[in-house]
This record gives sequence, structure tokens and C-alpha cells, in this order.
Amino acid sequence: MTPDLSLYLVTDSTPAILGNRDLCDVVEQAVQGGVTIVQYRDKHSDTGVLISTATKLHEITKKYNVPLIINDRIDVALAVGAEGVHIGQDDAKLAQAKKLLPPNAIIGVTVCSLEEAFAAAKYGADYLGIGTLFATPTKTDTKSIIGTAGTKNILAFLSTMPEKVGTVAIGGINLSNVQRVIYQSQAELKGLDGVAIVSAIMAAENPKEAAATFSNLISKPPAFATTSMPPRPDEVELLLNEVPDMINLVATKRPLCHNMINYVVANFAANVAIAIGASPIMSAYGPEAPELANNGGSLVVNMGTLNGDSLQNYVEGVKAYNAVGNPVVFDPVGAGATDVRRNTAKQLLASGYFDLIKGNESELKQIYGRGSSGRQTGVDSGPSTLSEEEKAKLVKDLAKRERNIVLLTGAIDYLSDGSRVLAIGNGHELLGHITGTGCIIGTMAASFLAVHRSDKLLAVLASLLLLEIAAERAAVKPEVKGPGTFVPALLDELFALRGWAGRWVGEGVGRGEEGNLFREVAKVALVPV
Ligand code: 3NM
Repeated sequence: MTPDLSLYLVTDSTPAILGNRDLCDVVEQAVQGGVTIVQYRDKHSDTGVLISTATKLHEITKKYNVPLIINDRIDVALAVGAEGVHIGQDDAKLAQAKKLLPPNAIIGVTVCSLEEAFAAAKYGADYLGIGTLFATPTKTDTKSIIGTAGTKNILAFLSTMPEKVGTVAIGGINLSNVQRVIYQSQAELKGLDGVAIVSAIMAAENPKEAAATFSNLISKPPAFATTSMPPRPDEVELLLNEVPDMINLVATKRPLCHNMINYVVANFAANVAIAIGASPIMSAYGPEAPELANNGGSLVVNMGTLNGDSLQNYVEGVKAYNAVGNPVVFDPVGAGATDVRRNTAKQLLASGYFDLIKGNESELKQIYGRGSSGRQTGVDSGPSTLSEEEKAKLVKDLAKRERNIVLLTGAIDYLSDGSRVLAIGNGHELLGHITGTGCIIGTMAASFLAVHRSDKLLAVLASLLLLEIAAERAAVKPEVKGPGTFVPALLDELFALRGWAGRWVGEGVGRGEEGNLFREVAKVALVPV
């Protein structure tokens, strides 16, 4: 029978984690809090100590009907009659454990790749410890950091095998990321059965409370959970019918739009936010974020102009918004341009959930992990190497992997929620002659996401159409002679379209049939990918 792996505690007796507390006391408190399985892991003590400690731990775990697993030592597991063992990458040991332990013993194996997962499942492991998920000070000699994307790959692969095997993720899991880890690791047909935790419980001031909080968090999806929807018949028409309502919602609800944005475009982005009716605050200072996150608005993280404090500020911001489930947009500006930017983007993706990732082709290729060939030199997109079909596939695959919305901007924009993929052909070439038009999409999309969360793809589509159609209308104004006169005309058009949407919605004219300006001029198509 597969044990309940949902909250898997791995012990650590080192002073850095246990301090001067008693191991058995800490474990008992954690089990009282809701830990469902315990692994005794001690790489330093001699056999006598291992057996005596394991015996005491077993008394405790038996009392609460929770299995005790011994790390690495089959002899110790046998000596104390523990319910199982957990072993590393050692085929001989797996075979040995199968031979020596009783048939109902639980055998777990650590894996970090498809090959290791395949072998362990094939040769009869009951569960796999998949990791290392995130870098952790608790264990620094780990083979590779695989993140939620790597974990999800392994889960997808396991779902194709006839052998049924349990799974837990391990490495760097804590109270602030546990729901996201479970959510983003979920493959189509197989998700994690649990999370394995060392320091976030063993080193907690109150291990019982920490375990109880974990137990509560893992029982429900994160506040930011998104549902990707298969296309409905007439999908595009249905979406376009809603665009004026979306624009009007922003104007009437006036959401806070918190911008951690680059200094090149801060003023322009704030003006755009005001023009569409949102309430902007430009603050890249992380300690302010928890207070702002409680205002029901959204956050934009735009890494256009980094400094030594940026990453920490962004992480604080993303954590604060994730904790309350308010939307976060990531604009990985110039993600492929330098090592600093590559690392910042990577660390940000590992540290939080982004409801929307938007970028140009080079940025999104970098985020997806195909950015090494053809370096970006500036923050602009550079020559395209992807066909239109490949761009559509990139947004779909990335959105599926991250379980979010992805927007690739270009002459034709591609937008996906991992299921639907839209191509949007609106816009005007003058948008490419002024700075910050990509960045303001982040600000606009965040404002729309703040007011409409049940279909985030619709919210982002509406924001993009508003900008691009405003640009088309601004560009043909008689007073517009080029980029300089285009900027104020664009602000005017955003403001005017907001007014139009308010009147259209207010009057209820046609409701999606006649007179919907967006339905008339939008160039949107559903792309079969
Ligand atoms: N095994 P924490 S990572 C024991 O990758 C262990 O196999 C790992 O500690 C692996 O929860 C790890 O404190 C330590 O990050 C996990």
C-alpha cells in the first residue's frame, strides 16, 4: 500500500538546523502538526547512535500511526523494524533493499532525471524523492537544480510508465512556495503526491505550527491558480465581445497598478495607467510591497534597469503579491543580454509565480531555455529566428509549463494560456519608434488582470487590443508627424477609447453584436498548435 506522502518530514540532527533541541521532541511536535511520514536522516552518527535514535523515533511515529523511513541504512531499518528505507542513486542498494526488507517495506529513491526516474520505477521503488527542486543551504552537494519545470517533466514521463510510483519533491520548499511548487509541478496526468521538507519544519521555532500550516496549504490550490480553457466554438468572437467590458472595468474599479519598472519608461507607464483609469504607483522598493499587495491591485516586475538591490526587491514584491493571490506580471527585459540578466530572470522564476510573462522573441526564448544560441545585444528583440508556427508553439509550451499566461510581442503578437493560442495583428509601426511600448503592455495587462481573473487570457487580450488599436487610431491623426507627436496622441486615444467603452457598456448598445468597435477592427485569430 502506498503511504501518505503528502507532508514528508526529513530529519536533520546538525546544529545548524536542530540547534540544541532534542530530535525526538521536534519530530513528535511535527507529527502532531500533521506530518504524514518521517525519514530519519543522519549522515554523521555511528551505528549505535543511529539504532538507538531510530528506536526512539519509531516509538513516536508508531504512536501516531505514521511510517518511519531510514535514510540509506538498510541494516538500521531492519534492526528497528522501521517501515522502510530511502536510498540515493545506488542500483545495488535498491536490489539489496528489495531482497532484505519485508515485502511490504516502503522503498524510496532519490532521482533528478528521466533516466534515474525510469530505472527506480522499473526496479520497484515505491516512491521517488525528486530533486533538487531549488538550491538549499541544507544540502549543498546536490547534483542538479531542476525547478518545477524539471519536476513536471519527470512526472509527465512517469505517467507514461505502467509502474505506479509515488512522488515527493525535495529541496528549498517552504511555507511561501509550497502551494506554487505543487501547482506548477503538476503534469497533465500526474502530480506530486507530497513535498519533502527539512529546514522549514526542523528549524522552525514551532515545528507543530509549521507542520500544521504546511498541512493546510497543501490541501488547497494557491490563490493565484489559473484555469486554462479549451477554445469554445466562436472563441475569438466571444472574447472580442467582452473587450469593452474589460476596458470599462479598469476605468470604473481603478485598480492599483504597482510598477517595479525601469527608469527609462516610468513616467510614460504612469501616464498610460492614468489614461486607462488605473491607479499607478511606481515603487521598486521591496519592503513597501506587502502593504501595497493588500490593496487588491497588481504588480509589474520589469527588469529593464537592474542594480544590486533589484533582485531582492523583486522577490519581496512577488512573494507579497503571491501570498494574497493578486496578479503579478513579469517583463524580463533584455533577459538574454547579459549573464546578470539571465541569472536574475532565472532566480525570479524560481522564487515566485507570474500570472503573465510577456516579452519579445529573444526574451521568451531565454526564459524557456533556448536562449543560448544567438545572444541578445541590447534590450530590443534582435533578428527573429523563429517561424510564426514556432512562436505560437513557444507561447503555448511556456504557458503550459508555468501554468500561466504568456505573451510574445512582435509585428504579430502571440498569446496563450497553455491551451488557447491567439495571434494578434493589430498595432502600428510607430510603436516601434518610441521607447517603452513593450513595457507599457506590462502595466496595462497588470491593470486588466487586477480587475478580471476568471479568464486571464481575456484580460491580457483586452489590454493589448486597447493599446494597439489606440496606436492605429493615433497614428492617423492629422497632427501626428512622427514619434514625437505620436506619444501624446497615443495617450489621448487610450483615454478616448476608455470613454467610448464606458458609454458603450453604459448604454448596453447591442451587447456584443452591433457597434463594438473592437470587434470591427481587431485582427485576432485562434492558432491551431
Ligand atoms: N535531499 P530543505 S535536497 C535531504 O536533492 C535533501 O536529494 C535533497 O532541505 C536532494 O527542505 C535535501 O531544508 C535537503 O531545503 C532539503
